[in-house]
Amino acid sequence: MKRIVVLGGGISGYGSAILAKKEGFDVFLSDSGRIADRFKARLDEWHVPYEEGGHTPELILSATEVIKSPGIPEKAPIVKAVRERGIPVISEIEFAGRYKGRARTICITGSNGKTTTTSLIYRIMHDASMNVALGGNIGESFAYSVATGSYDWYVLELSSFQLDGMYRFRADVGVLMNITPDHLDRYDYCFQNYVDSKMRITQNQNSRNWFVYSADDETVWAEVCKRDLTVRQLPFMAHNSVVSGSGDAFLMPDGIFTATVGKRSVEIDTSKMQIKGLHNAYNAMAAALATLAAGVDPESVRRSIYDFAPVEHRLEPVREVDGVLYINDSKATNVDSVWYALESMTRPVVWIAGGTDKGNDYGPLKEFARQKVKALVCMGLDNDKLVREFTGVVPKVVSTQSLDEAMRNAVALAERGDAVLLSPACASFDLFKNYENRGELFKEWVRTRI
Ligand code: UMA
Ligand code: ADP
Repeated sequence: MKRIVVLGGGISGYGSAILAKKEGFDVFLSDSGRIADRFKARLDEWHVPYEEGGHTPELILSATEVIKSPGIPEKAPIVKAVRERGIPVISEIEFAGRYKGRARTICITGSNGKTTTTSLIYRIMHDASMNVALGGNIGESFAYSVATGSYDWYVLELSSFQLDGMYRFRADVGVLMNITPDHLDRYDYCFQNYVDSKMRITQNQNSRNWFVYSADDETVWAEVCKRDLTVRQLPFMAHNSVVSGSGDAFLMPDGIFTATVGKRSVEIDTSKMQIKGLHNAYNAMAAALATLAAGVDPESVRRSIYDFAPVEHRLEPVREVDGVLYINDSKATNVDSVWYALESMTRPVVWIAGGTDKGNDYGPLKEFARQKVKALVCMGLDNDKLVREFTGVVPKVVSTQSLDEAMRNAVALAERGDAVLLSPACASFDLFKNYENRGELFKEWVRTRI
């Protein structure tokens, strides 16, 4: 019997192990750390053997195929050992794709906007009463949904780490929001390696499939031109002008866009949407194209887009106190997402940034910082780079080493009419468990301490 070994016992790993068990394989799961009790309970329920606190080579190197959790890097010794033996390593998405039956997939990737666009697509399809599941790099894993449910459509957010382990999988509708530097530590600090990973979204797509992409994003556009894509293309844009026979979406200077797929089209006035800023107009154009391609009727698409509220931790207004608006954008963990946050600001900004720097180039932020930021409050264990980069660019730069210290400074610096924006451009692991924890503590401070 084929032996499947799952590396990692987090959300991705336990879902993969349960699906492999359901499909009748000899399964073993191995985690170098501790597996959460709720996942262990599920593994026990499904009689999946597992180990935690280390990877035992003999138990792993006997695998016919390994499913690697996305958070485990290629340079992990156990992954290197598996590769040296020539054992195939795939991602959970590749594995689950084999067992989804006739269900179709809408797969969303990009450096920023994945979660917002994925949630919006899911919302439109759900509102239209389609039998749809949400998964991938958001919520429950794709594998777990395939093992435990039966759906006509899967709306999947895909990270580059998940795309890396995908070979035969094919998205019925692929969506690529943008490509800007992120996660370079996992790609040998080579941007093109990361670009190639993102472009795997089009892998195996044929003339029956759809590819929704940003024609304003220079990197994406250059890749589209370079490749011989047979898929039906659906570009969306506000600046460039790209024509595709299959359909497209254009945002006009008056803030209205029309998304057209074949003979069906929908017109959206972005000023009526609850999600604001140019980036959210892009997200809505992508979602409109993807759902029209999936067969949702235009009126239903329009209604759901207008109803959709910001996802937590993404430019989420928290509270206005004494005329100061506090905004939680904790999910802005790279430079590009902060660029769009600053772009959308209409008030003078006290900007809270910092955390674990992922090799950031802050250059692109300086113009907006000069125009809109009155003070930068750096919040992290190592603020040297931020302080160096923005001293002289914004009128005031303060270095703090805790949320409490950062917030006390921000409150003191903000005046009536200002916004205090938490949009860190960095990962959160120096002071917080994750970005959600950072955003929640920010909101709690704003709600209880001011
Ligand atoms: N582990 C090992 N060996 C190692 C290293 C880690 O066994 O050498 C173990 C850890 O002890 C831990 C497990 O692996 O128990 C964690 O695996 P994981 O980091 O892949 O996390 P999961 O809980 O399985 O969640 C993953 C995604 N996480 C990452 O890519 C880091 C989730 O995306 C995703 O929702 C989930 O699979 C289901 O598909 C989260 C994420 O942060 C939201 N993604 C990144 C992002 O959005 O920037 C890419
Ligand atoms: P992802 O899942 O790709 O991280 P999110 O929707 O969670 O994307 O948004 C992450 C951050 O990027 C937030 O700060 C959000 O305001 C910003 N953002 C959302 N959509 C876009 C976009 N299309 N382009 C750039 N930044 C975006």
